[in-house]
Order: sequence, then structure tokens, then C-alpha cells
Amino acid sequence: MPVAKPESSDSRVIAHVDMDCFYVQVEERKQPQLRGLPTAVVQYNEWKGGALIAVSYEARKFGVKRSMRGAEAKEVCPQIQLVQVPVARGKADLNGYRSAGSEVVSILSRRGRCERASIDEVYLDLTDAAETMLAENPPQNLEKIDEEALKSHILGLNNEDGSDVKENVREWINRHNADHRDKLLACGILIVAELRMQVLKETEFTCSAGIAHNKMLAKLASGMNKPAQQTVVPSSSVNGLLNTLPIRKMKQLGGKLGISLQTDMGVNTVGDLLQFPEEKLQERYGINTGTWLWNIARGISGEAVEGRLLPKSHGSGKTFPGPRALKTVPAVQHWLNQLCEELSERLCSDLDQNKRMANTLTLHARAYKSSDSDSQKKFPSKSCPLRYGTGKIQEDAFNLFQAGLREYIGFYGVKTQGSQYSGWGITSLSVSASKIVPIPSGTCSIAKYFHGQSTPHFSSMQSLDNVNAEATLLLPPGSECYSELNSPKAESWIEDTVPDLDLQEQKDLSSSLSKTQDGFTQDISPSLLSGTEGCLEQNQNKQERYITKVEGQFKSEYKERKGKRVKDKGTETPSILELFKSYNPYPFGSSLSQELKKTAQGTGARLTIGHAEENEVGKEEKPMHGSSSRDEGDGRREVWSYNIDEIDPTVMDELPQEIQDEIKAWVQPHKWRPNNNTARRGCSNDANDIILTSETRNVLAFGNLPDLDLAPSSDQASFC
Ligand code: DCP
Repeated sequence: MPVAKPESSDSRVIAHVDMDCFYVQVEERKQPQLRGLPTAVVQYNEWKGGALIAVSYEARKFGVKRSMRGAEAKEVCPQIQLVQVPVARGKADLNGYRSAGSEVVSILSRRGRCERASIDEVYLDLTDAAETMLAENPPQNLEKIDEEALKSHILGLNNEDGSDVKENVREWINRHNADHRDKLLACGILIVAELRMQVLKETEFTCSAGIAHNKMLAKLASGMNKPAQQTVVPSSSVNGLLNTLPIRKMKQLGGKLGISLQTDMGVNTVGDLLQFPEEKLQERYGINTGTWLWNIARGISGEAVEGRLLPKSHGSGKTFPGPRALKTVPAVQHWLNQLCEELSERLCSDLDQNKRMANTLTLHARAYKSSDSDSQKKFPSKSCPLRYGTGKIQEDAFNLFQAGLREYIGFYGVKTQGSQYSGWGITSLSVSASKIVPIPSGTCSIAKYFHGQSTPHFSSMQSLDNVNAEATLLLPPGSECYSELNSPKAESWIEDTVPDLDLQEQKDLSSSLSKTQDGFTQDISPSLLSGTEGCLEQNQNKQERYITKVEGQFKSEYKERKGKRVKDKGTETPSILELFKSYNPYPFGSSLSQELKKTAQGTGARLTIGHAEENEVGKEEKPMHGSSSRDEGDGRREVWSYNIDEIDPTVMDELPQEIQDEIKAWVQPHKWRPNNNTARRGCSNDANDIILTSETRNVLAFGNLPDLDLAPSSDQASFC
């Protein structure tokens, strides 16, 4: 339910910027010969010419609409140019559009707080910039006003008497007797016009904008005059705008609340709400929602522009309508693997570029049962803590799917394995990564981390226990527990996810899915998933430690995925990578390693450090088919498995001297082994492998993690 937020200030200047026929513009930039022609971007499935997802304004003049398929569009506009959306992994690849959106965001954010609301929409809080302009160079003093600003549409400005529209706008901007709020909006007009011109110059994209005192009004205005125009909502025009506006057009009123207002209260336009006292609305919809409704009827909304240039979540999804529904587990697993691979790539680049990590993996699906009395039953969304690495994400997502399917079909009544049709079908699948947080700056460097510790001590059994217990904390979200879904313990790590999308997001999501009912694929834009809540409210400190721990591993994976070899930087301190490549990790000579080995065997936690060529690393990335566990046939489950290139090269130098010495002593003989450039993953008895406990893993890759409030280590046995 929406919550009322009082206006933080009655003099804000907020803009909502929306790109015009965005995907078409991105394609036109790639193929300039398309400019000026009626063009549409179509989905990947070519059936009947593919579903249209973006239509140029030239094509719209012929009556081409997004709801059409290519063949239909050709009927109304034979000369239409149909461009297929880029494809990767058998589905639409939106990366080009995402980065084009980022180009725009980086320009718009130059003048104020900027919130990326979707792949092609941005909110800006320009209050400070407007106040500064008003103080230093007020619009009433301007002799020359930019042409783009003069083309603005100012709601309520009377243009019907045959007067020069641009002249009217100029007068409005230049007014000396305007109140403070209108003067600020006048500044907003100039700033937004300038920004839009900047976007055009630097990206070749046009956009439209709404300028008002709050987000709600700015959003309503931005679509009123498209393409390449801006619309302004002075406070005096708010009632006029809202009075006749259909209630369902308001953000958050597209769903159940809007329906209830229409059917229960007879409210069809926002203006209709004005007749109800606040108390009456509160009585019917609760205090908060009642007040929110009372406010929006008057154009009041205190929602702040969040300073967020990056998406709140990442998602990858695909629909399988009609006969394309997925009807076997292997078919689902195949597509899940594709979606997870894409998700993982995006998580990698987010980490690399923005130093952010996601904490929750969620699987959503839509399904049907062929013989079903309970056809309303929804496929339950499931979440678990997110483990980085494509293989792990694939494995976890598959297990979430299996857990969801068991619940959907009935625990005993379903065969979830094998390729036989079992009476169900999946019509859409998506995976998302949410709860994205910046890596805490203070824990980015292990050296800094150690400096923060009072007793960095690793060799006592006590610290081993701690670390093993930490391993227990980290393991269940991943492989172990999911391999035994029947185990209550295992299932306890998979949480039902009730997507906490706001109503608009739900609407967007459902419309984005339903829009492609007859299409083939539909990618879910990041913003659509932004409200997804995960399951595990981990203590923040634990999360931060977890983040710190996986960062090193993940950075390496990212480098590998990009095909880069980590190179020794000559005169710089030797990297741990090079160290491990030069030494043979066998036999286990030191007391530490023996102790660690013993502990590892006892707990099932082990780390395989080998000498991996890039293609060997690639093996790690291959989708896991069949069993979701990683039993290696020797009764021990592979828990921590790292290839040598997965070790953060900077880590060694940051370790306490005692650990450095011990590790060096322990790996020393390896350098004399022949053939030390290859390693076989998962063969613990192979001489090229090193078996380590989670402590050494932690020490090598991330630093020790003392003082954790952890499950007793005995839990680990039950997982393994
Ligand atoms: N999009 C999509 N599938 C949909 C709707 C939209 O893939 N069902 C993509 C293509 C659009 C982009 O999202 O170009 C932005 O969507 P908008 O709704 O903002 O529409 P456009 O930008 O295409 O046009 P407009 O100028 O009307 O905003």
C-alpha cells in the first residue's frame, strides 16, 4: 500500500526525463540510414514478424503500435523497417540498451541528484541548481532564452488567443512578479532544456521531460508532449491536470487499490478523490494510504529523488508462451542456465565497475498444471543468499526452481527429475539478484582489515573452529543444502519470496510479461525487479564479511571471463598468482597445512587450488546438469573449490607474516613438479591439488573472519 510522504519542501524542482522510442533510437544510432524512416524494434522470435517492442514516431503516424507484430505493422505501413533486438543465449540481449541508458544518466547527473528509474527514465532533483541560478542569474534578467526552452509546454498558459506561443513562454520565464515557486520552475525549464540538448549532442538521443515540484507531477508531465519536448506543471495548474486524469493512470493506482477506488468509492478520476475528507479515506484504506490518496488528489507528494545512478537489482527473464512452455526439468534447467549466465555476467561487471555486490538470488516463474482444479495457484517465488560464480548461481537457481516446483505441484505428486513430461508447464522464468550493496570501503583491503583486528591469529584451533563455523554459515545457501532438498535443514535456506514490488512495479512487470504473451522473449528491466525482497536478514556485519571474502574470488573470475591473464607486474611485489604458479603444493609439509587438511577432511570443507589454464577455469563455469551437489565420488562434497587464478593476487602481500611464511613453506615443493601448469579440478588426490580447510581459504583469499555469531560447527556435518 502506498505511504504518504509529506512534501519535504514546497519549493522543489523535479524533472522526469524519458527517452523517446528508446530502443529505436539506439538502433538508429547504430544504423544512421534508418533515421527519419518508420522503424520498429522487434523481438527475437520471428513468428509473424516478431512482436514490436519499440516504435519510431514516424511509424506511429501510420498507426503502427507496440501491441502489433511485424506482419501487422507491415500491413499498415509497408515501408516500415523492422530491426531485430540483439540476441544472446537464445534471448534478447539488452546490454546495448542498458549502456546507452547509462550514457544518458551520466550526462543528466551533472546538474543534480539523479535517480535512474528504468532503462530509459530518470528523475532529477534540480532544486539546488535552480536556487543557485535564481540567486546568481535569475531568468527575469535574461535577454536571450534558448530556443529549446522556448519550445516548452507550460500547463495553464493560455495559447489559444492566437498569440505567439514561444513569446508567451518567454514572458512566463521572464516574469518579475512570479512567486518563488514559479521562478524556480523557470530555472528548471532552462536547466532541463540545456541538459536535453547536451544529451542530444553527446549521445544523439532525444528525450522528453516533465518539470514540476514533485516526482509524481513531473512523471505525469513528461509523457504529455513527445518526442523531444518538455512540459512544465506550475502549482496553479495542478488541479487542472489532475481533475480529469483517470485514476488508474496514477502510479500505484493501476492495481487493486485503483480497482477498489473505482468499484467501492466511485472514483474514476483523480479529481473525484477531492470530494472525500481525509478521515473518510483513512477509514477505508488505513491511515497512511488514506492520507496518501488525499495528498495525491491535491498534487502533493513528498517522495524524494534517491541519489541512485545504478539499478537496485539485476534480473534476467524469458517468457515461453503457448506451445513454447517448458515442460520438462532439463528444459527448465537449460534456460535457467542461460538466464543465470547472463545474470552472473552483469553481477561481475557491477562488481568490477561499481564495487557493488548483490546478496539475494530470487527465482520467479509462471506455471500451469494441465490437470488442475487449483488453476489459481501460483508458482512460488523462492530466494536464497546469492553466491557469486556462474556455476554456483546456476546451481542455486536450479535448486530454487526444484523447491518451487515441489511446492507448486505437491511434494509427493511430482516427478521433478528426468525429461518426461509431468503435467506442468513453465511459461515464464526469471532470476534476479537484489539487495545490492556497495562493498564497504573499509573492508576492501585485507591489509586494512587486519589492521582493524586486535588479535590477528590464525593457528589456534579456536580460530579454526571459528572459520569452519563460518564456512558452515556460507555453505548452506549454496550447494550442500540444495542437493538434499528433502532435508528440512536444507529447505530452511530456501525462502519463499513474496515480491514486495510496489503497485506500479507490479503493473509494469505484469504488463511487460503480458505484452509479450504472443511474443517469445521478454527481458525484465532492472527497475522492474527493484522491489524484490529476499529472504535472509543477515546481520549486516556478517554480510560485509561475506562480501569481503568473495570479492577476491569474484574479481578473479571476472578477469578470467574477460579472457585476461593476470600478469606479474614486474617490479611490483610478486603476486600470489605467480607464487602459486611457481610452486608445487605437494606434499603437505607444514603443521598448519596438515592440521588444515585434517580439519577439512573431517568437515568436508576443502579448497582445491590447482594450476588452471583459462579453459580449465571455464570448466568451473559450465552449467551443472543433473545432480546439484558436487560429490566427487569419494564421499566428500566439494565445498570450496578454487582454481589458482581465482586467488586475489594482491592477497599474499597483505597477509600477516606468519601466515605468509607458512604458506610459502607449504607450497614450496610444488615448483619442482613437472607439468605444473595444468590442474584437474575436483580431484583431491591428484598431486596438483591442494586440500585446504576453509581457514586457509579465508586466509588466502579474504583474510580471517573472527568473532562471528555462527551456527555450531556440528551443523556442518548435517549439511555434508
Ligand atoms: N520495452 C520493451 N518491451 C515493452 C515495452 C518497452 O522491451 N513491452 C522497451 C523498448 C522501449 C523501452 O523499453 O524502447 C522504453 O519503453 P517506453 O515505454 O519508455 O517506450 P519508448 O521509449 O519506446 O517510447 P516512448 O517515446 O513512448 O517513451
